[in-house]
Amino acid sequence: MSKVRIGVVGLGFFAQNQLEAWRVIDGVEIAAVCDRDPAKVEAARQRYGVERGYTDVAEMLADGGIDAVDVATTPPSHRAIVEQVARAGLAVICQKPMAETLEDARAMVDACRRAGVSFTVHENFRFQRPMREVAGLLREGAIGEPFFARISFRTPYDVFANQPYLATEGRFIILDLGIHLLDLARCFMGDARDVSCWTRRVNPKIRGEDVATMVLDHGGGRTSVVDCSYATHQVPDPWPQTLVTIEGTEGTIALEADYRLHLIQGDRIATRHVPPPAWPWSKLPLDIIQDSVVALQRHWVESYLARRPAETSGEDNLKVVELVHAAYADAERRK
Ligand code: NAD
Ligand code: 89Y
Repeated sequence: MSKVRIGVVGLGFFAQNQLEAWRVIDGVEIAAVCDRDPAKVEAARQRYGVERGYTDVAEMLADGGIDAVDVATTPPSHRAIVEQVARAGLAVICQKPMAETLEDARAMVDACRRAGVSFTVHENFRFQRPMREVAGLLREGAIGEPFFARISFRTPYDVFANQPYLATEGRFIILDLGIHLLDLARCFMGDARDVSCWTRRVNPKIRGEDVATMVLDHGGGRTSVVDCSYATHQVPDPWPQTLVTIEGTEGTIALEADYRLHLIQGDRIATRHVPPPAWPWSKLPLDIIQDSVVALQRHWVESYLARRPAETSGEDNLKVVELVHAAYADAERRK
């Protein structure tokens, strides 16, 4: 069977993980790379052995020979590129956040639906190995009926060193990071129907909020607390680990630092170590995220070949984008 031919657009900081991942996944090939910066195009062509390089998405699409486009640019460009790819009739994967506004996100989902192309959001946190383990325990009914969850990501890490654009955006932590945690809350507890939110900025050098606390109502008496901070003094720094507690009628699941996963039932506690597998390009401590990229992209290939929507389809992810904006609206109202 011929390989699925991928065109990767946006060859910056995070795309390197996506490119590395495509290389180890069976049944796919990187057919072309594109970035508006010609130096990045040349570097990616050399590093990943890709023949075709472009500085313009339209030219890459016009030349054909691609089945799907993986969009790893920063958010302001997502809508235009996704719509261009949809018009070309190709499948599209787009990095989170799908868009900065709800209007853009809805338009993107709509454009792909009307064009009849598959649209997936690169929402990878739910593909982290420990998160798959937690979801598996919930599916097996290990803790009965879950009624409370806490999803927490708190760190002093200088995220702006690799991603300087995050310091200049009016909205930061919920749109960039909280979006992953809100998706995890949905994944574990079901869709949310309401969100309350409190935000603040601690770091005076950035424009947006770097601390957020959200409380979600998942219906049926299920609630979750989703909290994140890039302003927390903490030693050792757990970055980029997400910590999870889920309480159910028959037990508690607790994912602690260093991938210690506890299952507590009555007075018994069973602990497993669930670190991510290492890849040749893994760089501690980012290995947890790097492996989730491989897992998401593998899942995408399986879904694409089976002609079914991926778990993180545009339609599914729209619910997360809605939650993000509902959270900002609630935080604004409180101010
Ligand atoms: P970056 O600035 O390092 O890279 C973006 C690249 O896109 C740049 O090289 C830029 O030249 C290129 N670009 C921008 N607009 C373009 C256009 N119209 N056509 C062609 N190229 C264009 O950014 P980054 O930190 O790599 O972030 C990229 C995306 O990845 C963001 O959406 C970010 O939120 C996401 N991200 C996801 C994770 C994750 O775990 N899922 C982690 C980090 C970043
Ligand atoms: O951009 C963010 C993401 O998606 O995961 C972590 C991150 O790199 C910084 O918050």
